[in-house]
Amino acid sequence: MRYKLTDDDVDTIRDAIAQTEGVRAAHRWLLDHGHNYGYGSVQRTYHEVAEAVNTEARLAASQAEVRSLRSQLGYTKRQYGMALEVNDQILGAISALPPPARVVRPKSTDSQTPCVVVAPVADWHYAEVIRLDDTGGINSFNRAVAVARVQYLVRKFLRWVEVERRGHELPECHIPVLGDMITGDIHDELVAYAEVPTPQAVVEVSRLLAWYIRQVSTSFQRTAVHFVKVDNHSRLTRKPQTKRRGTNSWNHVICALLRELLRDNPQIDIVEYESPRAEIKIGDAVYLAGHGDGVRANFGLPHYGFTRQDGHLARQFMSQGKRFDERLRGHWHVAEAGVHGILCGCLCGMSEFNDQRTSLWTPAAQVSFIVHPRHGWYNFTRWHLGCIQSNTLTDEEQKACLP
Ligand SMILES: [Mn+2]
Repeated sequence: MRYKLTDDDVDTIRDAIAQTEGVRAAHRWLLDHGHNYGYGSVQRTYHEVAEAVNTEARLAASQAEVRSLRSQLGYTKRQYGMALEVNDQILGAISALPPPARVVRPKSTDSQTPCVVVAPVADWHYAEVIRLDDTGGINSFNRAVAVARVQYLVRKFLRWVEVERRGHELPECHIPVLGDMITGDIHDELVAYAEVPTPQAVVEVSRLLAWYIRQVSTSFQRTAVHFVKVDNHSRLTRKPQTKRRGTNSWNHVICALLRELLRDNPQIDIVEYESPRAEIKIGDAVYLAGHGDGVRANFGLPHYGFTRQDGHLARQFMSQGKRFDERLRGHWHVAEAGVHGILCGCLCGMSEFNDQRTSLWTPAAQVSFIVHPRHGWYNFTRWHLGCIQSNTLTDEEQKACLP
């Protein structure tokens, strides 16, 4: 029968364990000091002591881990709070534009057929810098010039609409947005000499475009924006791409910001296109609008290329029982209307590239025209914006204050 150890016995054995090393040494020490405990009793007590020490160590380690996790949780909570605050600040910073007061429209005195005004936006190349010195004093461009030219364009355009209203019913406006809104990061020289980094240019040009559309809409019952997102300067890849060009593009972001900025303006509809071409129904006609890049050119406008592209597209359309009546293109920076449709100009004006590489005469201009539902477009107007240069702006205008 096993001898039952009293508390005093256990204390004695523990003393022995504390003063020696190992079960054998403790047992020997106890025998030397006149205690006749069995080896098994010493061994059992030894293990109990070891386990207690082990448990204490594990407890201490767990407590330390809890403290560390608590501190990490506190840090994460602070970070999460900061992220929420930044989110709130960003969302708070997008103050949507309220709908503008409508301008009183004079009653038409002549034709009662409702016609459509078209005011395309093409090739703003916002944040590109062109210096007078580099273009032989012909043209300059920067953000301040861009803002001043857009403000001037809006002023002239709205007055023109009022004049045209003396003869026509003009309830509706279409705004095709044809791309190259920013200078972008597609060439080394554009990155190196851009006025601001591209994300900043994207935010600012979105605000400028929203302002333009909202101002134009003051004169109409309904305004339709057709945003063609496929272009060349907004792409995120250095080399031209053909897949996902609508979404892998800064235009996708500009269009999203535009929707936010104009969300309180029910008089404005925004349609966006993933395809390189938008089929815009104006009156009874279909205007096929696109940025216009991809047609090969060498020194000048590729008229044969335009014809071949339109022929190719006509076959494609016919195969689906569709048609188009007129073409709208940006990209070429030229403002003109002719047998190949309408080229919608550019805001930036002649650059070193146009001067030295394309030999295209591209003064800063945007265009507008009216479409009769049966007779097609008329009153094509080229808005010359080259009167505004970096050296014609006042000190106040030089600050590039967005409207
Ligand atoms: Mn362009």
